[in-house]
Amino acid sequence: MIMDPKTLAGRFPGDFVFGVATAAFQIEGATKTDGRKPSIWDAFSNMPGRVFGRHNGDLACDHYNRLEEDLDLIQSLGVEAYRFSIAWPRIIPEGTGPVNERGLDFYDRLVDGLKARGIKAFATLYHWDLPLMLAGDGGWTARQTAYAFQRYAKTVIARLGDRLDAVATFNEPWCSVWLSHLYGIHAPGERNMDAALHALHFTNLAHGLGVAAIRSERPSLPVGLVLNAHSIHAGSDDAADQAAAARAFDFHNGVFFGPVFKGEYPASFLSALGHRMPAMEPGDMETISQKLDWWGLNYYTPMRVSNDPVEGAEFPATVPAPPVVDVKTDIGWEVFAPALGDLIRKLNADYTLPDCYITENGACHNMGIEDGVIDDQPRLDYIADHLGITADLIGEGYPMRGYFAWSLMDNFEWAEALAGQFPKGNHRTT
Ligand code: IFM
Repeated sequence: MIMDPKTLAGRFPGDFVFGVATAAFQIEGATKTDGRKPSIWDAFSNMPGRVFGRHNGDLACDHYNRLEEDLDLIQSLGVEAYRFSIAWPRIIPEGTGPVNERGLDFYDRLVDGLKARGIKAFATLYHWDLPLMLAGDGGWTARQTAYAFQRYAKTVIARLGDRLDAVATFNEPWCSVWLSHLYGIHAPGERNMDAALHALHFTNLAHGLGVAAIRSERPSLPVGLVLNAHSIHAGSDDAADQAAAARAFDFHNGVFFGPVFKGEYPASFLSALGHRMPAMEPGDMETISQKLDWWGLNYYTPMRVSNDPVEGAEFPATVPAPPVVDVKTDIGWEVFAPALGDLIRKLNADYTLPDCYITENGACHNMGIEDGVIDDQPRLDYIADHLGITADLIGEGYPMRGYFAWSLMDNFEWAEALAGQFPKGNHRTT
């Protein structure tokens, strides 16, 4: 479908923010420069069998060394905002202990460079690069890591908070919890429900402690959380599949949205797995559920599930159901824009949510350069379709405030390796 860009643009209010997004480990490179120490992703990607082609983040897009030209690139796109993440292992390289001024200096230059170009700065504090030293004490499965994050958050905001336009505590805790500790696809590569349940609660706690730390330094800075909420669809109308979809919603979305926006974990989840959660301390849920100024949705593809018929299957006891359309990106993700609308409507029905930014959306297509040009049409169609749905949501009264394209540049796509290198159809399992 070809959509006239002017007609599409006309569907957005003047103050709607258009931006592009990245994350530190995926673009910076310079992993040993200016006092940075390893993160769990350095260790993970340097182990054979973890990342396709054994790629790592040592060079990535060399953004650390090309900061000024990359900022010019952002400006040349005409976007109003840039969403980036700050690398904890540059700021407090061992997770706890000394602060590394040279790490802070880099983000000072980044933020000043954005301001000089009139671009809004949306920072994320944690996009998966946990300082490796913290893994020695259990990483996210240890309560102590949440307090280390609180100190890191305070340190960053004390230095940069005066020039940020918005800050998010975490990017996609679903990935750093389930994908990393239960499904074993991301660092640290655990496949263990008990570890994952600990990581879940301590990540939620770290988010809450982070919110308090940010506000103690900079009360006026808009604080949010970025979630890759799943648009979950049952594989059929059968009651068993419908119930499976409800369980999946609680497991994939409810365990983050519930604590943060309602101060409680979902009942179905607690009755199935609550006895394996770490001990909660008085005040934890209050800390986690502090009111946020905004939230970010990273949306790419729907999740389709059916009931897992195996007796005693672990909660949420689902199996993947087939896609409803054949159109897929080169990472194997079904392209189905209406699921974005369904998701926003369902989440707003279930929770009281603040302003929403679509903090990531985009399509992975590996087409090369032919006769000096890249045929970007499938990507343009994808973005136009999802922007169209976003405009519909605005029309329905939902507080959609901005849209960030993922990504500013081809980058290190985690277990899938450097963009453009992975084979068609290779994709992470969820
Ligand atoms: O590259 C990732 C990003 O780090 C988090 N959201 C999804 C993107 C595409 O997989």
